Order: sequence, then structure tokens, then C-alpha cells
Amino acid sequence: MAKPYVMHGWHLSFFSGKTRAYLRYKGVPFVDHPVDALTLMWKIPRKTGAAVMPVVVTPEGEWLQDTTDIAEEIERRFPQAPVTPATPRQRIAALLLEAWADEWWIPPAMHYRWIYPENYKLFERDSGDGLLPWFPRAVKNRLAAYVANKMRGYLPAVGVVPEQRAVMERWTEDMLDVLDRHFATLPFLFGTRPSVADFGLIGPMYGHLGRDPWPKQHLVGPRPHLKAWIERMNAPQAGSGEFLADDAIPETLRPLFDAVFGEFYPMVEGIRDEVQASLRAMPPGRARLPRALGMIEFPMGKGRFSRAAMPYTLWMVQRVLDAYRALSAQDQAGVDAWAAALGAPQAMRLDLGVRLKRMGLHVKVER
Ligand SMILES: N[C@@H](CCC(=O)N[C@@H](CS)C(=O)NCC(=O)O)C(=O)O
Repeated sequence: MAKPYVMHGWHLSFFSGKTRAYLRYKGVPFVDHPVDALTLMWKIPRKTGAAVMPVVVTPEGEWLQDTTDIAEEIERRFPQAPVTPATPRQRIAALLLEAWADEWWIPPAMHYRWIYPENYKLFERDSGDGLLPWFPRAVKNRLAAYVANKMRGYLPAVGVVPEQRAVMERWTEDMLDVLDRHFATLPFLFGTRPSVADFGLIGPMYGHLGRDPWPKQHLVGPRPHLKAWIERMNAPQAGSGEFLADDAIPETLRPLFDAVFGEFYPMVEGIRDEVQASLRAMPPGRARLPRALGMIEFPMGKGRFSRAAMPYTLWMVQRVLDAYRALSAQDQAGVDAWAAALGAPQAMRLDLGVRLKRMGLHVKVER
């Protein structure tokens, strides 16, 4: 038998949930391997430049990192049932939702995991078993506590602070209602086939909101269509389904695009401005940006939210704008008309101010 692919990741991990669901849909033969401490702290950094999950090792021994790069390579190797729609509006819409799901949803995911203590037992067990599979429970628990403290240390930078709790919980519940209504009408975001947008969104919806006990019971439990979608995403019929005909974008997704253009875009512009300020202060010859810059503020629902600017997010948006630029003039006009109908006629002309290259979890400026 051919050697399988290996995914190093955890069920707890936001981005591992994205790649796991994707590999299953593509019918890729893979081993789902929990990351142990040696792999996370030594092998993965040596191969990819960052202590990160998920990572996929190909049968030839190539180490793929970043969920987008993993999917790009797997799409090349398994071209049946592509997960990026071929038609222009669905294509751009799906890439936008992927970027939004990956980047915007990190604060609510972290909030619901770390604010409700009933989630800790599962984190302690899974992370301990993952990191130190052969060790006694007490040692596992000690390391789990160390990692948990580190994660809690990131909360203020992602905006998880008491003053922002009400606005974020309100926002999340409203958005989950929107998703529940949508999945009552369609199995996936753009039809009967999952797209990169579905895989992005399963990131927060699986490990954090769909599996941690508090959000599982209080957020996902009461929303049966959302719950069924999470289950479908993890037990897909490989390669099945189609995107909606005629490049249609379901009306039930409209509130998601209102959020993309009305909230995520201002966040991206805030990051862009922070990047510009940091470039002015950066010594010549340095190109790699810090992972996080200063705090930025932007709309969230009826309120405002602030968190640290992550330059990586600009790279995710650059991918969307590149996909738009690769379209014919006629297809671009179709996308513009769609964005204009959502009140964002200039959306595809967003100026990011820099051209970025990804390096592990960092980005560097191409001058
Ligand atoms: N953009 C990356 C994000 C990966 C990521 O942030 N993974 C988390 C676990 S869900 C991690 O390992 N983080 C380590 C860190 O942030 O230093 C991807 O799409 O793969």
C-alpha cells in the first residue's frame, strides 16, 4: 500500500480542524496524528520555521505548513472536486469568507474556550495526552497547565478583556443565528459541496465552539442546523456535491458579507496602517514584520472592538485580491457589481500598501 499523508494536529486546534475536514472531503489517505512535544517544539520548527499546527507530511516526506498552502498542494495532487469555486463571484466570495473565518473568528473562539472553566478538563486531557503520550498523568497535567497559562496570556492581545465581552458574545450569537438559518436551507455555504469558506469556518466551529463543553452546550446545541453542518463537515462524502448554478450567492449569506465589508475590512485597514507605521520605524534591510503590532479598533456589531494588528491577516487578504486580479475584465466587473450591491463597490481595490510574502507564521515585505 502507498504511504499515507500524515497530519500533525489536535482536535483542540482551530486550524487543525480546518485541515482535517478538508483532507476528509478530498478523500486523501491520511493518518491523523496528535502533535507531541518533540514534534511541535523540534521537528516542525526545523522543517517549517515555526512551532505550529497543523502540518501535513506528504508520502515523499515534504512538510507542508499553513492551511492555505496545504490545501493548494493537495488540490494539485487531488484535482477532483475542487474546493475553490471556478466561477468569479463564488470564487472571490469564498476566499473572502475563508480569510474572515481564519482571522476574525480567533477572538470569539479563544474567548469561549478560556473564559468558561468547564472547558478546562478536556483541554488538560487532550493537550497532555498529545504532548506527552508516554508520561504519567501528573506530568501531563503540569505541562497542560503551562500551555494553558501561555494561551491565557494571549487573551488581552486578541481583545478578550472584560470590557469587550458583551459586544463579542452578542456578535457571536447573532452570527451563529445567521449560520443556523443558512444551513437550514443548504448543506454548505455555496451549495451541496463544501468550499474553502466552509473549511475556514469549521476552524472556530469545531474545536472551540463545537467541541469545548460550554459553547457546545450553550451555543451550538440550540442551533440544530449549525450543529448538523459541523457534523457533516467532519464526516463528508468525499468529493460529493456541487456549487450552486449560475454563480449564485445565497441571500442567507448576506449578513456574513455585511460583516466582511463593514467590520473585517476596517480591521484590515487598521492593520495596514499599523504596518505602514512600523515600516517607517523599521531599520533598513529588515523585512520580516513582527507577528503582532499595536492595538487597532473597528466596528463589531453595534459596538466597537479592539485587538492587536496581525500583519499575517493582510497576506490572507492579498490572496483574495490576487485571485480577483487574475480574473478577466468581464469577470472582475461581475464581482464588482456583486460587491456594489452589498454597499462595497471599491472592495476589490483595497490598497494594502505593501506586497507580502509568508514565512511560517510571519510575513515579510517584498520591496
Ligand atoms: N495561518 C496558519 C495558522 C496556524 C495556527 O495559528 N495554528 C495554531 C494552532 S490552531 C498554532 O499552532 N499557533 C502557534 C502560535 O501561534 O505560535 C494556518 O492557516 O495554518
